[in-house]
Amino acid sequence: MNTNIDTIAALCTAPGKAAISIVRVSGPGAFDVADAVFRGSGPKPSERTAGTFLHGFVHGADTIVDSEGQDLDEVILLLYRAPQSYTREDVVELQGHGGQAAARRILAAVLEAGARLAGPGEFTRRAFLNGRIDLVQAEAVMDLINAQSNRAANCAIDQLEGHLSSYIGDTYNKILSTAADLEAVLDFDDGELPTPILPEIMERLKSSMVSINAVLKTWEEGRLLREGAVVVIAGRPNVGKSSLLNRLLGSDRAIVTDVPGTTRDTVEETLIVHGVPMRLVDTAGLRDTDCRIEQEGITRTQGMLSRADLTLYLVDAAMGPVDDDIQQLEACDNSTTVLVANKCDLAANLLELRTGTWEIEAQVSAATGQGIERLTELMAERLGVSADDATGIYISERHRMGLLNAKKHCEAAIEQLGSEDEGLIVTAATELRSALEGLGEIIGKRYDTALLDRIFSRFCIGK
Ligand SMILES: Nc1nc2c(ncn2[C@@H]2O[C@H](COP(=O)(O)OP(=O)(O)OP(=O)(O)O)[C@@H](O)[C@H]2O)c(=O)[nH]1
Ligand SMILES: [Mg+2]
Repeated sequence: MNTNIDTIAALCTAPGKAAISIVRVSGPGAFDVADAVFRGSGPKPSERTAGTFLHGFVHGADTIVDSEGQDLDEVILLLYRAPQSYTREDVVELQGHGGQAAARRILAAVLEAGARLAGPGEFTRRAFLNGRIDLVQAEAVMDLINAQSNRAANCAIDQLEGHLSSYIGDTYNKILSTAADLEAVLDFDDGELPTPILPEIMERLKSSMVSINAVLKTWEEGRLLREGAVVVIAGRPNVGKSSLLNRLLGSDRAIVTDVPGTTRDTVEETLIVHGVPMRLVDTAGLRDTDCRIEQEGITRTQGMLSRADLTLYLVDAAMGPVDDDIQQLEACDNSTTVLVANKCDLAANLLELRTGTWEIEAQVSAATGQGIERLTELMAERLGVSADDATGIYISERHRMGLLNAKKHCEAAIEQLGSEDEGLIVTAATELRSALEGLGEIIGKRYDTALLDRIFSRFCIGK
């Protein structure tokens, strides 16, 4: 452990009215800070054993303006001794009463006693630097805090428990031993190459590529689980976009009238489907208009359409797509657009319409709820979302970049080994070392301050 570090502190609970708030202190001076601010019966905190919790009061140091050593809050103090703590350092947690003032006063007293205010994610960063968790597990902490659904939380726990880390670690070790064997081949003189070993090395590399490709496939769904999907409801005025939003949400979120052009600004709300937060966006109806307010609304619709993971393009079931719809659809990406016919309760016959490449994929009635369940399933299907209870490994964008890097270098190594040019064995070995760097960066075998800053800046203060 690096002993040349300071003692940090932060409020770990959300500020505001609550039953309790927790100020956490971590570092070599944590117990000195506790001794300075805590008043209770019996020996001082620093003289207690780990795992003790003490009842007492936090008082301000005499130097704190206005406090003059007075009691600031009644607290429970928890003691953890290195390495048995979240950060693997000495840690003290002060549980006081919730609320803005009480928590702020405890934190002020702790800082006055010598601790420094922690930066975002600094406790978790220390847990990583002190070897308690790897980078992938550190990221899982934030995934868990950000999880919006049971399924996302389960996946984060899986990652925190090390499932993704072991997968990447195993692949790393496989390539490492292959690289070592390849480097051993280099010790042979030219013309004395034990050729049978090269095909075996190739096979092992191909098997590593299978592992890399398999986990790469989880990225898209992982992104949706973590960040959610933007699902835009678009179409001409009055086709029932706002009614569909309300029906999907099961609440009267957007204004519905029979006046075309009712919705001007975009209206957004989240619906969780199979654990994926879908940001449903109701938009202003698309048409030519002289009204400046409506024009601005339509500009916003176009903006949302360009950011959509999925577009539900609505048409009136009695009419099907009219020329204006076809024109709008021309600009849409077929793979991310679902053509939906609404108001099918009014249409005499269900549509069997195909317009060029466009086919009506869902027939619904926002008024009666007909077809809504099927539409929700279709949305999940088109976004590539699997069933509700599917958990396991789902990589993030950062993991994907490392894996793609490793994949590129493994592919190059396989190609070079396949060329049967002995001179290329050296280059192939170098490629494998680069592949290892890509994988090593994911779990944090290799890191620099910039990488850690990038990862932990997304954390909240106190975590
Ligand atoms: N019968 C029937 N009426 C519907 C259905 N969906 C919407 N409507 C009616 O159609 C009218 C327009 O509905 P909206 O949801 O406001 O339509 P919109 O597409 O949001 O319209 P703009 O905001 O103007 O673009 C309202 O009178 C709704 O009650 C449906 O499935 N069946
Ligand atoms: Mg509307």
